[in-house]
Amino acid sequence: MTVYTPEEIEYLDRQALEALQLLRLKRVITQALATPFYKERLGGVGIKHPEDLKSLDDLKKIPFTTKDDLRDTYPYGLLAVDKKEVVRMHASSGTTGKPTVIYYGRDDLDRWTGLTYRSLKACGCDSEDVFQNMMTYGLFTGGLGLHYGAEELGMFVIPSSGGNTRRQFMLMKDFETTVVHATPSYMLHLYSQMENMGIELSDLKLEKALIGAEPHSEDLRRKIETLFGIDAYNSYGLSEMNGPSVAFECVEKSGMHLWEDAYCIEILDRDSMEPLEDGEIGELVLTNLIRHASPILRYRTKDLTRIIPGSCACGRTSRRIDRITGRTDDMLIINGVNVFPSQIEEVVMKVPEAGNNYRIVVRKKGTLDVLIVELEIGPEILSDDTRDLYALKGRLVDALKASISIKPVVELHEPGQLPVQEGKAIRVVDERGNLY
Ligand code: DLL
Repeated sequence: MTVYTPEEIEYLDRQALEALQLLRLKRVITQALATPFYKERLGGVGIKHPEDLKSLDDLKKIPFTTKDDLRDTYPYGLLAVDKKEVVRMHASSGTTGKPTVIYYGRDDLDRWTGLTYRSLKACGCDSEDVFQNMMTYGLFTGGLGLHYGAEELGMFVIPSSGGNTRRQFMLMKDFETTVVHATPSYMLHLYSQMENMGIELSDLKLEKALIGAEPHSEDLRRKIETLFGIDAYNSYGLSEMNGPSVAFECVEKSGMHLWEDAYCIEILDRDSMEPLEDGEIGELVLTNLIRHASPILRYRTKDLTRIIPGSCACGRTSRRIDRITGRTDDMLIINGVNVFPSQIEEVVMKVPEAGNNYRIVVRKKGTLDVLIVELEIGPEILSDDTRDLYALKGRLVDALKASISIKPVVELHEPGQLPVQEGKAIRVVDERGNLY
């Protein structure tokens, strides 16, 4: 078996890359077969042993895995190793109730660190850089994900986590931060607060921003670059596939290299789920080739993108995906946090005072997103003491915050005040525009 250095792996020719993919896929199939869920699924298509997979093409026989599968097997149904081998978990929102959980063994984390190290290097970071990681540390993969790759690269890491803009500026100024990692919306928020907080661009030594976790357009990237006078690089990932560093832009900024030694890419027609040609936009389906504690095969990301035809001027051979142009489901990303309308509905429906109609509105307030939950309430409570209304609002805000991790604005309305559609109810009004 050939062992490649991390540098060699980025420049493998197609044949060597595919041979490596097949080898890694078989290893992951071994892990998958250790879970009752995949044992049944794979058995159903005649895969009872990793050697039943003769070529990469056989991957197409395997049924897709969805977020619902992860939710239905919560908490341990997809764990393929003994619990004592797990060293960390991360989680992201499920469509309702329970989150989807991913487990990592020691080696899984090392392999993921290899990808984040490589991504940081590809966009020109090195050990001279001071890296302020403004993504939230916690169950979300954004914070801890890039952290270890940055340390591996020898960067001076400031794990500042999300929020607290005044402190972010203080750290940036005092420690001469050169690279930040943040959502694009937080970058705009930072800029909007500079004057207010007495910070001038010349106080900062910023050179790069690594932006991701939420959709943004090329125009928005340019805006961030122009406002701060820096380079901004797009970074794509999802917790089911480890987190950040599934795909990352290199210094060429011409699409994101999807690290193919670690992930098998398929771009499928969103209706027929048949494979599309390079250049055509469809749903991205990914198979993780490097995680053994939580194997996930043919995961439907619901993200729409295309493979950029041709090769990159940087010489790396992993194919590139274009920025995400939309999703095939209704998941909202609000200041980088994933929210499903069904999670909100679940909370609202549990409130006995709720009337028949509700709406979810997302709009910009300054540079950040705000989530507004508008709810009609029964006539009884309206005629009661206004203190009851305040209490109800407070209860709703708390229950929603507990479920979706962000604090919404709750607006209560009299019955019949919210618009009613003749056909299918329009529950979600996203007024942000120009996201993609
Ligand atoms: O957002 C992981 C991440 C952290 C990526 C930090 C980049 C930087 P999840 O919370 O599981 O994981 O959300 C994954 O976010 O399916 C996309 O819909 C969206 N998303 C992530 N990166 C981008 C991006 C992290 N660069 C979901 N452009 C994905 C557009 C993105 N959408």
